[in-house]
Amino acid sequence: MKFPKDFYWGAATASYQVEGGIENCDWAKAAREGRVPACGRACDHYHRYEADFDLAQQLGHNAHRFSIEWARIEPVEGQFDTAAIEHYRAVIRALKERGLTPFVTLWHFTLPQWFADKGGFESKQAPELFARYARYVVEQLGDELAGITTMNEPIVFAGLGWLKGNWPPFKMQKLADWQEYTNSGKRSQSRPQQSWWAYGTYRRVVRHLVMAHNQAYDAIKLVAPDLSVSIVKHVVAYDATSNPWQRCKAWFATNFQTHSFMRKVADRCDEIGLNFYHYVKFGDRGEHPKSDMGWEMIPGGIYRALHILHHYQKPIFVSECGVADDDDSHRAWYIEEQLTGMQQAMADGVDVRGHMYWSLMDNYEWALGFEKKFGLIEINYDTLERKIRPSAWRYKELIEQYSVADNGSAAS
Ligand code: IFM
Repeated sequence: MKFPKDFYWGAATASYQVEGGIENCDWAKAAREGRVPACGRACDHYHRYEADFDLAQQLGHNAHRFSIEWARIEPVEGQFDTAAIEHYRAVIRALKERGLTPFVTLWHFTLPQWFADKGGFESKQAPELFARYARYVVEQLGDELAGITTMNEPIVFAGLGWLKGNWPPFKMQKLADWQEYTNSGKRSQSRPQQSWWAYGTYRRVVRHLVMAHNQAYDAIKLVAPDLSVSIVKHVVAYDATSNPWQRCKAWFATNFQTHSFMRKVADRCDEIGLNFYHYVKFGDRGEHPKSDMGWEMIPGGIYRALHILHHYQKPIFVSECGVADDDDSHRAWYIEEQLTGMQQAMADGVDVRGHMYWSLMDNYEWALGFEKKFGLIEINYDTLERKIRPSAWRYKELIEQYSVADNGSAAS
């Protein structure tokens, strides 16, 4: 089975993870305080984007997902930096010149420091401030785009920041932090939060994220009614054996992590982006190979994730799907399996429009630093030399094999 003629093929990145030189955001502050690894110049993609897009073009891509750094656009509350806008305009044009359709995300985890200082998404003002930023970017760049994504993986952001507590703002402190606090005679750092209190705050953050997306959608539509607006949702594909108790667990987990959020924003999504990394089958004791992240790589899992989002009856694009694989021994088969899973979902009627592998290049994997290698392109962080991995060529072959030529016949 071929994919549709106008199918989007490409890879994804995010500003903080690849650009380098972003110092006025919450992650950079956390790095200065020694709480997460430093990001520094990352891949220096901020200066090398043209050469990087040359590689993407060489690899047969016709689309590319990236994010705009809010802290660059609005470095001070209410003051917008036109030079930063011009930078991203140049990025968008560089993509188009190479035949790559830009998929732009307005916010991918990092917060401008002024916004974090106000409480970030805990603050009541957050939705309004986010919508103002979204509107400004669309006023400036909307003409260059056919679509825009408001936010990336809101539940991951809230969960790791407020439930697990290992991402800024590090709420829901671990037991070890309580011990350290108590052992230091209650003098070291600040008092860790009580868990029940942190859970309440988590719920408030999630509520504000819902409102932020919805208000941003309305603000964008006021200035660009035809622009397609999406949200990118990370979906853990929960499944179960036929055992009723296991099925009940899968239903509950899917509701908690996906539907409870999606049903509040779906009316204001023209499309939905799927980030897929995890398939969990309750009751199944099978062993599966693991990626360098320790995540199981299970063929066909994306099929279930696509069906979960199909519930909302919107076009879906796979905005991320990838594997940390330092020696490149799994990436090619993993990509191939994802494409098969997508084809099966499409045969069932799921409207899938594109596939963006995560990631175009190795990059800063948040609290894990630069150690995990997700890239189709390997980065030497000492020299910043780029090297295309063999799996990237295999992805190119698959794109050719699955594409339909302009005249409607098979391209290969
Ligand atoms: O690196 C992240 C990305 O920022 C969001 N989605 C998951 C990726 C791999 O963990």
